[in-house]
Amino acid sequence: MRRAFLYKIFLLLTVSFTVAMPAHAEDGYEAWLRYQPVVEQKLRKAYQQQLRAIITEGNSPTLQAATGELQRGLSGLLAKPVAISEKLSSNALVVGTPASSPLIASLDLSARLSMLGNEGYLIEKARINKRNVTVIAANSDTGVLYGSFHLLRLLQTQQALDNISISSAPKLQHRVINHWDNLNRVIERGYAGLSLWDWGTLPEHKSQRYVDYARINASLGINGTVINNVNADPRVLSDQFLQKIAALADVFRPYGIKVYLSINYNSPRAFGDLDTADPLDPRVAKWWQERTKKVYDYIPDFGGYLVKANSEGQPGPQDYKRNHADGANMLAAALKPYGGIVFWRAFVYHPDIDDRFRGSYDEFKPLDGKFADNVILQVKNGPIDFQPREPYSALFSAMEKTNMMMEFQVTQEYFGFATHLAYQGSLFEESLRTETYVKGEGSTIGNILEGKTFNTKHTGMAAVINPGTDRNWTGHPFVQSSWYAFGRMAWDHSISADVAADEWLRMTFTNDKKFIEPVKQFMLASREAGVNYRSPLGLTHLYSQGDHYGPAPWTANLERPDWTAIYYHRAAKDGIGFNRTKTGSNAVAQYPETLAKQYGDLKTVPEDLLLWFHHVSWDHQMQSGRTLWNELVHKYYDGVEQVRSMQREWEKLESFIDAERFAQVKALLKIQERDAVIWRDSCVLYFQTFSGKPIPAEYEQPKHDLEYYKTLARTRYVPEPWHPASSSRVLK
Ligand code: BDP
Repeated sequence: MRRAFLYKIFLLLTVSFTVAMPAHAEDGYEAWLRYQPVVEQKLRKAYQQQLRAIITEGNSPTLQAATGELQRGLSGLLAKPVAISEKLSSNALVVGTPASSPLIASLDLSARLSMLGNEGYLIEKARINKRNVTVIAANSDTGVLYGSFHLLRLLQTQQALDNISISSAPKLQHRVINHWDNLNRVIERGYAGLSLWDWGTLPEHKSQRYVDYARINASLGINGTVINNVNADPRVLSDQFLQKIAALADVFRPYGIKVYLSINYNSPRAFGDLDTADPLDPRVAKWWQERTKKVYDYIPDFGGYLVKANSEGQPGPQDYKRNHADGANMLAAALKPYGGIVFWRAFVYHPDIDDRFRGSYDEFKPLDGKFADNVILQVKNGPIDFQPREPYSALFSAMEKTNMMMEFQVTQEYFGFATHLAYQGSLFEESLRTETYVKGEGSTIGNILEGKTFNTKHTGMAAVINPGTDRNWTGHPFVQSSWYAFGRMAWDHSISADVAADEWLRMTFTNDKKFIEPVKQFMLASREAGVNYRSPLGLTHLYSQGDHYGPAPWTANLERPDWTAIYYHRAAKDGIGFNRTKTGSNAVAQYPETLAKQYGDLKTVPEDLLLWFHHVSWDHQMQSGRTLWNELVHKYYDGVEQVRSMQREWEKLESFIDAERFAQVKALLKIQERDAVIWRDSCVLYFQTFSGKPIPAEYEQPKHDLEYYKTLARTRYVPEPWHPASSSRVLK
């Protein structure tokens, strides 16, 4: 008796101790799955009373993952061990599907579950055999897993469970992350260490990190991962790599995550099997059929191929005078028997066209309706390339008969890498809520993606993401917030940037409002700050060629004009901006009429897109009453002030969070402030050589002259160790 009592005390102490003291310091490894004890005592008690045990019937690997996560999460959050039991008891949490669980089946949820598809779930109160319980029910084990993460999120964000009744189902089918990982483990545009995939020790060693990666993604409902770079190494389809990839797929499978591969279009040649990769050559089609069968032999639930073809030097069907549809459909036919998908990227642009903006639309629009039904066109959010602000890619409102999915970027290639704080949730929200008017009001990008506007068969959203071997996965702790926002919005595009940031902060740091409110406010402003100090009012692509980190708006005379900065801003004595109206490249005509009119008219174009569409005189009157020149200067200075205000806010918050993450973010904000000043001064001084106008006296004047900033750009350290630009700078 006494011994049992002592043992109980011991257990209690160890659990509360391990729960309160994570194995590692707060280094970000746990991401938003920290499961720290609920601080508010009353709430914690209520949770303890309502969730006394976990009852799972059925033991598939996915149900085990769900149950394991619930036990881990609840034991942490409730600060007491929560048992898994087979016997029904009052105030238990009952989880399962009608097929796996007689208890769930007894509730007759079938009518409501049938509305939720294969991945949706219900979380609600119920009575089973006269006992009050909480239920997580779904049609599939994966649905149960998603519901489990949702329940944990409710506790992590301190929401009462008393009258809980939630039903949720994803709005998009394919919610996919794209890694740009090379097989040598260098990540293109990664910034957070080496690739997570340790090819040297796979398949024998399956690192715990792979499991934690899968948990993090499953918590958001992400159901696909493309594990290698779109600039693809053909070897990824070799037996030796497929064996390793199969081991990863085994780890991800219980978490509902399918593996996809980026392929190199020239693979039949690279393997030395054929001297052509012409998609209309039957030998090529056969090669892909055989190779694809092999892939499915290794990975029976393989997702499909992602293809970057005839883009930035990658091979593709055009090398054989075939078009993108010919190229994609041949692969689609090879995948079809297994239910596989082709994600065909629309990111193409050619130097011989006078406006890069037009490139992708001009190539793909004529192919609308020509793609097989298991091809999805993967389109970047904007017409150019993940810039801090772009109008939407006109393909979204033009390809009525083609499956399309969004490609966003979480890794901050154009937002200061892993050293700047730039929450991308705001960009995603802006993009998804953009009204295209293509079928009247309500034709938002989100609704188009959902298939509501054009009634397409496949729907989806992808994000290029950068997790690497850095302990906190993403380098800057706040890059995790964009990963989080992406996943939540891929599940439901109506979730706002505000809501996603709120949840993320609560789960990642603390539920204390005094911390959340100021940090959320500056997170929500951080993307605009990044636009302001880099390229306000519709300017774009003012980077040094290749490194994409610092400013070099003077960049000219490269082998391709569309890689220079002057190509995009067109600054001259008479004004600045790219004329894409009827009197210019007329790219504006790619949009539905309402928008083409709005964007094409200087009086109605939104000011934050002004220089995307118009070449405007320096004296042009802006809505603020300032001239364009003064407004431009104002925006650049505002951007720097926004970063300074983030710094000031962060300084006040030391007492709310752990010392480790506090200090890291503080240091990173300092770097960001330094870089923001460099951006501002470089751009303002450079554009001043055209405007000939002063920087108004009320602003702090640049400390250096333009030559100083030009030299700085040539010698700059770029925090991307493996990019050629950081190792072989040419000093002219
Ligand atoms: C550009 C990146 C480059 C990628 C390319 C792509 O600079 O590294 O390969 O996009 O999306 O933004 O294919």
